[in-house]
Amino acid sequence: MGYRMSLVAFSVLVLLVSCQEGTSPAAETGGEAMADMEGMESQGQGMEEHSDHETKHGGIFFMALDEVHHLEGTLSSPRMFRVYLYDAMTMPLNDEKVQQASGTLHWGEFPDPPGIPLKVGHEDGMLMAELDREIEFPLTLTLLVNFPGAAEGESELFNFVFDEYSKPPAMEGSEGMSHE
Ligand SMILES: [Cu+2]
Repeated sequence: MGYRMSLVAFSVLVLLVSCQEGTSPAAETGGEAMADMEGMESQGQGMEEHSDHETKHGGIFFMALDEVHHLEGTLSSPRMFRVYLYDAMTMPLNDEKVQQASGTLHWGEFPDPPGIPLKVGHEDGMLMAELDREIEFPLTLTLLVNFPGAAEGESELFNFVFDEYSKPPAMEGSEGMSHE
């Protein structure tokens, strides 16, 4: 099984920095038509790929080494680990893509076999694994994920260390965001 065990947290930091470079100054002097010709790189609704690395469910967030996917792991109860898979825009993967993903969850910091297979969950982009032992904090879990589009057996490894249960972010009405 060829999983890519690199310093995931470290590479996330590096890629975060390189992601920031994508913001292109659109301000050109007197060139209204220029925007159509040069603004091709961002086809999204004003969003750049990799501009959103925020957790959505109060879990632990990673960018995948394939530089496309993102994921977030949560521990919501003594029994349930969930992983949310996202695309480059940090939107949940659709059902079809989620069906193509697979993975196993392992106790501790190594992917010792056999691992607990992930099952498709009932939320967008979500897979889950039911923990089969008593947990104790801090809890270290290792996740091997085969992303949609990856070769068979080509899995990425993610280490999660939970100090407590994940808290879903509070639903706040306004976050002071300005829409223009
Ligand atoms: Cu990213």
